Amino acid sequence: MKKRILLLLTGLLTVAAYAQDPAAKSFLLAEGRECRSLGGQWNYIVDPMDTGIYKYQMTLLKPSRRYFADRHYYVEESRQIEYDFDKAPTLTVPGDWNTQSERLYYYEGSVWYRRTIKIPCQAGNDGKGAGNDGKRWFLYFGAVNYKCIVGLNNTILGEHKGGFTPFWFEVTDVLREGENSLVVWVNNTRGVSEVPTVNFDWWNYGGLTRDVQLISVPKVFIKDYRIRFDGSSAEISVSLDGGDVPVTVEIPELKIKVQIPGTSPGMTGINLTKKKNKPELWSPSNPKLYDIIITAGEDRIADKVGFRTVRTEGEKILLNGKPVFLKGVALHDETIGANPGRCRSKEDVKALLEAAKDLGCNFLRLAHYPHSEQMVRLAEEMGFMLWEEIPCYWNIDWTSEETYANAENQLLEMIGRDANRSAVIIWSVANETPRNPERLAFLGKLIARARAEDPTRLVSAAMEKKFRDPHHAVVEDELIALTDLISFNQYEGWYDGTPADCDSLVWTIPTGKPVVISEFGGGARYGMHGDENKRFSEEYLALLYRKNLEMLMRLPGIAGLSPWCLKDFRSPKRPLNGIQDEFNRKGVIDEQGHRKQAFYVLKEFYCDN
Ligand code: GCB
Repeated sequence: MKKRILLLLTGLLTVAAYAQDPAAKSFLLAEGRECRSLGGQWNYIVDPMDTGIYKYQMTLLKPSRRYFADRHYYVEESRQIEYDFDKAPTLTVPGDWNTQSERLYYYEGSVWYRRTIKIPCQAGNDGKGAGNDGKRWFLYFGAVNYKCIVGLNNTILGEHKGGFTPFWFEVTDVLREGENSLVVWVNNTRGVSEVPTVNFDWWNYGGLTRDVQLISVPKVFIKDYRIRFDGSSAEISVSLDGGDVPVTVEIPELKIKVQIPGTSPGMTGINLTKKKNKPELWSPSNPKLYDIIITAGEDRIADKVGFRTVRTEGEKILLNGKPVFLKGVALHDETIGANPGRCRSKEDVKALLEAAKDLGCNFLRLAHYPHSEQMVRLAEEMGFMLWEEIPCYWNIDWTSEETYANAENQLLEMIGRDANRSAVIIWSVANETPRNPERLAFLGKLIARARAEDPTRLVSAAMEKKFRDPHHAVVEDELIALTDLISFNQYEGWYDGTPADCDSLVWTIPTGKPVVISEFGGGARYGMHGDENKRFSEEYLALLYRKNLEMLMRLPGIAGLSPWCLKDFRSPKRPLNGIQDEFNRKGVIDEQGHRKQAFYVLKEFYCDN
């Protein structure tokens, strides 16, 4: 039945953002422009049976009967209309629905969102399309979990799948002066062939989880730009949409002003070796960013960029040519607070980043899906190197072409959004996936795609170890031949053995590439005490951290760590009453920000190393 529903939904569509040719994907820049946030209160209707789309025998409703039509019973009382957004309750956008309404806490299914948009009348306009003002208009969604169909004034703009990356639709011909009705059908039902699949260890927050924006641009506009720095020069490419005009790129502080002839995508190289042009390099200790201004005809965008290089040499990771040890921590995109949910604001991500700063981190693993653009930008300003990943998590449907296309689309949307962020040093394609030929082919293809899209960063995946016997752990994975790092998760002292077993565990791991431990850790309830044998006591976790750190630092080629994890996070897989209460308790701080003893063990280690 699920398949049928999706098929029918697809039949509704006129434009499919998801179906864009990935090879041609360039990014619509939202940051750096004047955008109008459509955040705030949106009316919503919970629709577990998709009554807003289907008739009783599951045939499609005609357009005037679908909820996209945004009709009003309270205006047309003689009509058979059984919904009215004007009288429906509201949810805050951006935000997940689960933590805003008790009745939606466990909900997985469809929810309709509606808000109206007022476009002021322009003098001299005939009042039909907003596009008559000579501008082009776009609707930009930061992220919607998991899939959605977007309708404006009852015209279906398109659909999108994948809960953590941005997408957009041009609405120039649909948006009109005066009042507009924006209706979004959102569905967060898990599916075996989806990315992620049905089983994952975090909360399946649904909804318009990141901001929605209305962007207006001139007829010819700067759609995307990429800047790549190789240590002495930078290559800048600019893609225009709507025509070709000459482009100017300025980095005033470096006295750079160059022209790119009007062919899209246009490219230019700039030499940055002369004294007056030489940038201070971005690094965690000096996260220097420069203003960059790009002008093309009537369009202009302003952004900030850093200059740095990253590469590996044997078992070392080199940042700006010098070895760097990744003092990291992994984290979910979830707020610190009494009722945590998806981060909504700059303050939310700042609180997480400040906790990681206090811990002494220079590196973050943004697990297990792309976090918000706000998170990446603020992390860059604060001097964190980043690992970003897509949710090819555990066991997804490796043989499905559609699953692959979805994963690749999420990868390209992530890279498209963050390719200019100097903070990002690693793209990761997967987490703890089973070794088999189908998975190798799938991930091998994704890795190649990531490299083709962005040859300037490291590519990796969080792999696993296995035991030859209880005292001998081995890391063997065909994927290592394809990645830049040997990165794997291991839970000695929690899922395997006791913390004391770390002392004698023998490791066999490949050599020749930097080793990054992408996860280690265990659970503890903040404020729960006991001896070091008592699971979930703070003492147990503190010992586990001490023993693991000693063990891991003995590994040949060790170049970084991202323990699991910064903060306790909601997960329906963690039911132990009185201790877990539906939180994965492997944070070094709890959901309210209280620091466990393990926080201080890790902090001391990072301060000393
Ligand atoms: C893992 C997963 C992570 C889980 C963690 C755990 O290996 O990568 O998503 O939350 O273990 O707590 O079991």
